[in-house]
Amino acid sequence: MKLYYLPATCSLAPHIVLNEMGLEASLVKVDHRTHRTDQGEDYLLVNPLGYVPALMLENGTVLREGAAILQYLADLDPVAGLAPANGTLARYRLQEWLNFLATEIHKGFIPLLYAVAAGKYVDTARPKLEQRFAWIDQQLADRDYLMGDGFSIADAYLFALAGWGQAAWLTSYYKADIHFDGLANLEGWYARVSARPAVRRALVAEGLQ
Ligand SMILES: N[C@@H](CCC(=O)N[C@@H](CS)C(=O)NCC(=O)O)C(=O)O
Repeated sequence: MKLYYLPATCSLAPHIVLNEMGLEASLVKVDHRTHRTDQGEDYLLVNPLGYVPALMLENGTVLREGAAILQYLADLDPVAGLAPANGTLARYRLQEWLNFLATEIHKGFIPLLYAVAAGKYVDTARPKLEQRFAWIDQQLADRDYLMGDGFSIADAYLFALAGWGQAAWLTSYYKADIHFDGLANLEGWYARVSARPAVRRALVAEGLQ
C-alpha cells in the first residue's frame, strides 16, 4: 500500500493508524503547490482534486477521503480494535464522530485559516470552532478516548486536526490559535494521544518533532 501525505495535515490520521496497526505501507509525500510526489509522480493522476490523503492498494486501486481510508485500514485487522464491527450501533457512533470531525472541525478550520491569512472574519470563524471543541471536551468528561476506553480511528483524526489549533510543531501557515485552556478533558486527551508511540513515530516521520 502507499499513503500519499502532506506533513502536518489530515493525512497524519491514517499515518498514525498505519503505525498503530503495524501495517506496511510506503509513505509518499506530495507537494501541494506542484502536485508532484517525492517519487516524481503526477499526484493529480492519483487524486484529480489534488488533496491528501489517498491510499493506493496493492492492486493499484485508489481510495480517497480520510474517513473512508481510516475505516478501510481499521477493518484490515478488526482484532486491533480501532473500529467497532460493521453493523453495530458502536460503528454508527464511530461514523457519527468521523462525520462530525470531517464537517464541523476539519472544514470548520478552513474558513478560520483563510480568515487569519486575510486578516478578517476571524471573529466569525473562531468562536464556532471553539464552541465545537468545548462540546468535545464535555464528551470526554467520562472517558479517555472519543469512543470510550480505547483509542480508535476517530482519535487519530481528531489528533491531526487539533494540532492545527495549537501544536508547537505547526508552521505559521496552519496556526489558527485555538487553545484548549480551560478544556481540561481535551488537554488530558491531547497529552494521552501525544504520548502514544505510534503517534510519536508518525510525527517524527513527518518531520514534526
Ligand atoms: N474531503 C477530503 C479533504 C482532505 C483535505 O482537506 N486535505 C487537505 C489537507 S488536510 C489538502 O490536501 N489540502 C491541499 C489541497 O487542497 O490542495 C477528506 O476528508 O479527505
